[in-house]
Amino acid sequence: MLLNGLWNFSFENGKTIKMPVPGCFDAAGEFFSQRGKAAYWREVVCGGYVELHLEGIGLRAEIFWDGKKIGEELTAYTPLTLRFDAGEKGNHELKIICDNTIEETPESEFRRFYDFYGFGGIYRDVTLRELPETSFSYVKVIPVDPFAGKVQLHIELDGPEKSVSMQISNGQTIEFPGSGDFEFVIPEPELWSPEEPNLYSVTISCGDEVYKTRFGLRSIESKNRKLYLNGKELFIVGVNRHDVYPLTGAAIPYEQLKTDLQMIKAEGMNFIRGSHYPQSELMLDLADELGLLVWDETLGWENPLDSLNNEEFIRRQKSGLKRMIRNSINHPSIVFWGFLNEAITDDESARRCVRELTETIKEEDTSRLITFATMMSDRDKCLDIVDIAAFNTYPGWYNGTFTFFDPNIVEAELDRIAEFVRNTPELAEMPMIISEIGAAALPGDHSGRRWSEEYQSQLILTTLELIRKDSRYSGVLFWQFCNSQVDDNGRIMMRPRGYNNKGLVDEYRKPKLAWNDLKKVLK
Ligand code: ADA
Repeated sequence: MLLNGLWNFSFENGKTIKMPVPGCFDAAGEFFSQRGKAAYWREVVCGGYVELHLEGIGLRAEIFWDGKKIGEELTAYTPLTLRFDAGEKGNHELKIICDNTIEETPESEFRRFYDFYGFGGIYRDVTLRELPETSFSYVKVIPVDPFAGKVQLHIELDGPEKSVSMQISNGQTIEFPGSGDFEFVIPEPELWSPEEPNLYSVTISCGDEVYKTRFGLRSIESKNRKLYLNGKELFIVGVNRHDVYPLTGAAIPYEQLKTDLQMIKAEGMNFIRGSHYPQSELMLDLADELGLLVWDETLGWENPLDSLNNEEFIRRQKSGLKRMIRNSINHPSIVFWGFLNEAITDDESARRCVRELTETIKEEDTSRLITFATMMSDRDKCLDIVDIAAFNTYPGWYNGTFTFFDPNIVEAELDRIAEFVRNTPELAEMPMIISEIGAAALPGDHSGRRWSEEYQSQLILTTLELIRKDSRYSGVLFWQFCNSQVDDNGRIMMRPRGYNNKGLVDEYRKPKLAWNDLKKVLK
């Protein structure tokens, strides 16, 4: 049962009104930019053992069933699955109390200083299903050797039933004895790639339980300082993308999401970094279908050392990683798992957190590469722990007293980072990318100075040219696809109109000069 629709709603125990789910109550209208506790509730007709799935809420939530607390979510944008006894078949009340106040503690995963707005509400789909006697609690389909069509299947069953049967869209039917790890082979395999995003769908049944998923045959590897997709060297050109739209906040309408991904594909790009939180199933489905590679990461932004050394912060990050991976593991579009954007990783004490998060990913999945985006450049102390050295840097934007674009500033910075990697033995064999670079542009400013569309376009095109020329780099992800709303924190004086204006398109997706110029180069 898809439980989206109009729910009862009350903000801070005020009057009861109707509010759309998915939606962000503070993105527009009566509660615009307000912080507090918002109760959402509705009737659900069901009974017995059920599974409730919340794909993403903000910023935190408590979940109640017939007035009794059945769970809580401490991390925004992160999928949560709860299994519980719903009672007798009939009317029941599901209530979700979302809290968008900002927790300013070391364990908090959403702080006021973040450079994006912390919305309140139920951002993504809510579903509930009555579970048969035996149900699948986890199904993982991972290509092991795509060229040979070899696939690994991992099944976890909840219940007494044992035998499982699987139908594949190519006509194959295979039987399995129940929970466990198995392998099967797809004859005449058709690989998944950005150029040819071939997908297989599978229907897996066990008694009355039917589960459908899709998978793709592709491999991602790092060796000899390079990235390889399906055995061919991969050069990344893409964008960082915030999942946000004016008026709806983090609950982006499906049609808009689809338009975003189609625009990115049509631009000639091959990659999206889902900055800075787990991506929705809808986004990943579209990426699978359109042929876009994805970096999926947990929620975080410049988390300080007192967070990185805090047990509860680490526990929440691990829980977020596990839930993100288990929710999205079958999407071939995901090639990197990540965590901790721009954390304070220039200190030895950050290594434990980075190592533990890396281990957590490996426990769940060894078929993708692991990375995090650092702003510490040659001071970073944790890069050797992961698979890809990914650098965020803003030459020609922050700092300096220049007025017009100077390509030498960008060139010097890209050379400096590449030199650092070359000269650091622990990093020398790793692939490296620029995971963020960019400049803000205010639409309509054609002065050619910083903040103009021309300046942004020159910076983006120059960066691409330099990265393409330097064989040490495996690609670049521009900051960012579209302008994104920020909070009223100390940084707002650098964020005209309350937006991070480094979008290559504006917040309504109207292309700036850089978007159009880049398209000509990428085609
Ligand atoms: C950082 C950060 C982004 C954004 C960007 C900027 O690199 O990761 O979220 O804040 O800087 O615009 O300064």
